Amino acid sequence: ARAQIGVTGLAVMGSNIARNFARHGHTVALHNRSIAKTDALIKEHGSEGDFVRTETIEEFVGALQKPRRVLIMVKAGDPTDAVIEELAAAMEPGDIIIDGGNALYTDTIRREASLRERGLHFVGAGISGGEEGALNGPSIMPGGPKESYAALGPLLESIAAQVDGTPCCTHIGPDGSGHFVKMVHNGIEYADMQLIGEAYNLLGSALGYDAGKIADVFTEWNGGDLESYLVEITAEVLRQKDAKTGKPLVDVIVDAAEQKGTGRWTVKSALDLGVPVTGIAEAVFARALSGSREQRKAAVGLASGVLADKPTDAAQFTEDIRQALYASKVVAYAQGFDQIAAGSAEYDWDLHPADLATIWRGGCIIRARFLNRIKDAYDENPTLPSLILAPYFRDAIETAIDSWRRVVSTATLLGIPVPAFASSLSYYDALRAERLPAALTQGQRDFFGAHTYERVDAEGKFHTLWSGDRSEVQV
Ligand code: NBP
Repeated sequence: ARAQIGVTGLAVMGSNIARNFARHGHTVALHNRSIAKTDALIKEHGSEGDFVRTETIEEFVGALQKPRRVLIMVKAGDPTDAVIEELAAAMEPGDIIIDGGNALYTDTIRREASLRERGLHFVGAGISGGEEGALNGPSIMPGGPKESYAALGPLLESIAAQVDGTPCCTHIGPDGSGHFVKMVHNGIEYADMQLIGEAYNLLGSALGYDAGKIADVFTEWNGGDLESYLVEITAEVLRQKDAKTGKPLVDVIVDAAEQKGTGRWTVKSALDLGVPVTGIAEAVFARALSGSREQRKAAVGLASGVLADKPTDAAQFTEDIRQALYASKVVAYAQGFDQIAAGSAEYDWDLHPADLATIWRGGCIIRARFLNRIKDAYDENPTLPSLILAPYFRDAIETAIDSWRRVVSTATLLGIPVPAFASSLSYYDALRAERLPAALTQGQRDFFGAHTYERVDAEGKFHTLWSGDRSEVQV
């Protein structure tokens, strides 16, 4: 046996990761349910490194050095369970199975517990960066038993993206924590994309810019605080011309966004954890609304109300949008990190936000200059109550706040939807409010359900006898 790592599941992600391992000098055993994919990989890329071609699971497992390390890159869900079962039957105690697919973290918790009983190590590793990242350096979020990281970490770190000499891969925490963190990463990615979409829509609808001009704005923004992979590719997508019509490609793409589910998972988990991830939720709902094509068709032409004049100072309004985008993005990340803290507490994972900001600086879809600032903020204060309260972001929002309000109010007056900009601003205003209408909510709940309330001036729970003499009792 000579392979240091085995990869099973050789579709686009699996083959690119296998090539990435081989290019870094590791001998890689290859396996796929249908042999055609294994052969295609060896035929096209066999010269890139040392591959071991295998056909059966037994042959595959037999090709690996001990402790055996197998990375599964198959479709998430039932196929992953089927492959795990086959592998577990052929492997020995101490061997390591890594699931690099987009598994739901609760599935990872279940799988880890069941494999642990059989003496096997199970590592749920979130992998971000798409095809390109898989080949040239993804961001890797491995969760699972700490001891297995000793045998696995150096291998994974060698193929991960590197930023300032630091690999974008670190042990995240026990069982499902890696996939949980990857899920929230994807949720933040949804929010980021929605915010960029709203900025694009404002530049087009409020200022009348065409796709090419908007591309130039994003390119310029990418030279500053907003520098990120998503802003960079936004400019590229906007600049792309359609070969058939000569129009900007974006203008001939149907405006109905699809989703594979990780954003929805993030919001469902946030609901269970009681964390308000309004930016991510608005992004998931905005995609759903865009996809309600029949409803939208029927609603075109509905009253718009009195519309304001469009902004006259285009340069000022463009800067306002940039500031609003940045501030809303801070809110979306703050909410995502709140969810990570809540997950960490719920499952006893002891997650470190500064580590996550570090490994998201490269390789992954949300990689951005501003993650350095997030890392600094958590390095300085690991128990920061909210990212918004870190001095750097507090100042950034203070600088942006007037622009943010102008953008949300102008958009509202012009009838341009900005769900994520607006809800992020409302979240910020609610968070900083001294009093919230929740006091009335508590009064109503006590009225119809005797749910009790607390008082600002006394300890304990109280109830008003609403259907009696309306006196107050302590309960
Ligand atoms: P797919 O998600 O399209 O899965 C295709 C692979 O699964 C093929 O190798 C296929 O084998 C195998 N497979 C299936 Br389907 N059912 C199987 C079964 N019952 N037993 C054994 N193998 C089975 O591939 P992908 O797009 O490369 O993604 C791989 C994983 O990585 C997924 O979990 C995905 O969510 C995740 N991921 C993808 C991206 C991305 O950008 N695409 C990014 C990050 C993570 P076959 O060749 O025999 O049909």
